[in-house]
Amino acid sequence: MSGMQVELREVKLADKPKSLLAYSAKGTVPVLILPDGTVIDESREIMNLALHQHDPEHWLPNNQKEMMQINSLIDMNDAEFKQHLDHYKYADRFPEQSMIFYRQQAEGFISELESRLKRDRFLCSDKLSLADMAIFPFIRQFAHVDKTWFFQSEYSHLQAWLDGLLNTQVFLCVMEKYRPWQVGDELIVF
Ligand SMILES: N[C@@H](CCC(=O)N[C@@H](CS)C(=O)NCC(=O)O)C(=O)O
Repeated sequence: MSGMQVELREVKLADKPKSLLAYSAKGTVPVLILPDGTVIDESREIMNLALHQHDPEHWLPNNQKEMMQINSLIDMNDAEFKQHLDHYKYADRFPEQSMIFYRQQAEGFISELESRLKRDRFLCSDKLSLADMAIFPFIRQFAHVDKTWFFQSEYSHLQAWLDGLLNTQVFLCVMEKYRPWQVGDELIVF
């Protein structure tokens, strides 16, 4: 969206290149390396950096109060919800509780989003923002664990919001698959 161009190096998470770990020891993606060598290994910081350069659709709000709201919603997603989601997705690896138990835990955040969307068209206002773009991929994962359950659930506003975002050009074009990068590969500009 910002038009920022990067050289893309796809990573296979099961076989992380040493050069990735040399730049960022925590071994998560995405990692952005700036021309001056600065390493940014948090997706929210990458989004902020890009949008501060160019933000044609105003995903960043123009006031501090809304930015705080966006950040606290992303914090809720990244901390608690993400953990419940992982338990729900991989319930067989966490046999202490059932899949439904983990789903019910995740539903705390899901109902918070549903009530926001009942009130406004998007998560923080009637305008799409960074909060929607940062959070919807995780709701997509949540929905995909048991699509039948999700699309028959009481969360109708969340279903419509998710459907709308999944059908945007901006989402469809980032979903293109790439081969993992190897030394000597041709440069891919993303
Ligand atoms: N808070 C980090 C989380 C990044 C993250 O966990 N990414 C996943 C892939 S979506 C990952 O790299 N996992 C490491 C692994 O599976 O080994 C961010 O937003 O950048």
